[in-house]
Amino acid sequence: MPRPTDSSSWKRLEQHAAALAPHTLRDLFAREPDRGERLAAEGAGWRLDYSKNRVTDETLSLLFEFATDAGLRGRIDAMFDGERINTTENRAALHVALRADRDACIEVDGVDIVPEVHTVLDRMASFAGCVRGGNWLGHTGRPIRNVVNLGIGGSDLGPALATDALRAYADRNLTLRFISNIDATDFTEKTLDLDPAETLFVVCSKTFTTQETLTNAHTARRWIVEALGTDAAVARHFVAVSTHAEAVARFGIDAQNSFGFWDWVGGRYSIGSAVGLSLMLSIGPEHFGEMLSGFRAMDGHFREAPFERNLPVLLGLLGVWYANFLGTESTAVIPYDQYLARLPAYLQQLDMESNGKSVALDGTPVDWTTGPIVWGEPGTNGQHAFFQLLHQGTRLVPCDFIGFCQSLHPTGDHHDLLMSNLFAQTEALALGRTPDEVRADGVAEELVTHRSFPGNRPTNTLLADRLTPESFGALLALYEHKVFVQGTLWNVDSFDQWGVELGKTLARRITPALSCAEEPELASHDSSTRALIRHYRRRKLP
Ligand code: G6Q
Repeated sequence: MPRPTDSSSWKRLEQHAAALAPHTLRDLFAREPDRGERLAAEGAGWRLDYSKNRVTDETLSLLFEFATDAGLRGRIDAMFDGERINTTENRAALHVALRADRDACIEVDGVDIVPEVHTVLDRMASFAGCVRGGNWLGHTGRPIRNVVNLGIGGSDLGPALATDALRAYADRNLTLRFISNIDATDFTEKTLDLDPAETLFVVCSKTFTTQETLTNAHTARRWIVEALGTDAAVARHFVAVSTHAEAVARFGIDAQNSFGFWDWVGGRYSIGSAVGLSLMLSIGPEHFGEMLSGFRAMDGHFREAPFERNLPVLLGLLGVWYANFLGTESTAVIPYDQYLARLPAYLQQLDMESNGKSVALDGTPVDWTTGPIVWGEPGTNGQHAFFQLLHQGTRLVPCDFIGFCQSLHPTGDHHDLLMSNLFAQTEALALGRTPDEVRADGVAEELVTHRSFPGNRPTNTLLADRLTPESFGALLALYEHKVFVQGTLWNVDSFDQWGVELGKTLARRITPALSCAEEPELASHDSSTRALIRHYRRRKLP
């Protein structure tokens, strides 16, 4: 794989960035009256308006050339064909198989994996039907009314986001909770008002060794056994989602109540697998299937649409343009939909864990910027908080604005007001407000600079008709593929996470020093860590 900085398109993009610098978005819109219609693309129910970006036709054609130089087309095919593109873990990254049609054929090592995928989906559907229908009874014979997912990272963020996002499609008789943090506050607060006799825990862990999840699972086990008086209750109140069948059995969960997935599903790409079980319990198998068809529609668009009209490719290239040629550090995602409040948190993991890398695929250090810092909050709330910096701060932060043409809760003029805020913000960010315009409004001279807006601040706008399981699935697939496009262009492995693995081992080294009765041997730690441990030991509860 060539180093991106060696390609001739990279060098020309650098020169082009310098040449384009004096031309603001105000100039570009004035010069091209049809820009807003022209720089837009559609796929899988989403419309992307990318006209409010600091790009010209020349920028775009150089970016497409760069994608071609980086071998993007071949990498897309390699991913869909199940090649082991996650080279540091020697695995395929085949989340697209999780949403493949029943009659599709996708092979890993010569074996078609689609039948297995559908076998698990069918088992999930029948289990969900049983629980939702009140036919799965707890140990004391009461139907399940509460479902608690125990998982963290990829085994939490996806189902937690989706359960929030698709709440309008949920069975409101079921209470869904997500416990991820090893901080006992999470478990305590989220189980405080639940009746153990009506509570089902979904222990969701690919490896079934993750400290946080296993600690919470053991606490949950005690909570159930103490309340219901017998170990036998575990069988009716726990199910597992994991690739590690033996560890699940060791915990005491029957294989019949365990839902598997595969090593070619990365945690943060796993929402379409059994990791989505709690979501399926909430919204039902049919809506879950609709979400998968949304994912599938975007997969098809990504694989087939020419780069010029390909939403993930466009978003990916624009992000590279800002990070590598205009020096931006972060990107914000602002969903104008309260149901998507947790989307930024989900995208933080998806993007930053995938592309927060500083070595290339061949193990050599990169000397180009890779994954951005991703952050955001729903609009309009963000407008009353950090938008000040977006409009008038010294940093350039490209933003994605996401909205829907129809509200799921049409109430008075709320939706028009919400969407007018979205449109107004992107317009103001792009065009700003010149000192002359401010003066023309009669603003006192000493306030003119304070009340002027430089503009030229780029945004993408993504619009779909309605927040449905399909449009939601397509949106997540759009970002999954955008991240993959960028990982390809930066020549990094977007599917490993060695930084996370380190964290998993480091804490285990310190835990014994916090709890032993003797003054522990702390020589292996630095003086700061030693002092902190000593202070903690002196002050902690006996
Ligand atoms: C995701 C990461 C990571 C993982 C969690 C939970 O891509 O690998 O966030 O999902 O560490 O891991 P387990 O599912 O194995 O408990």
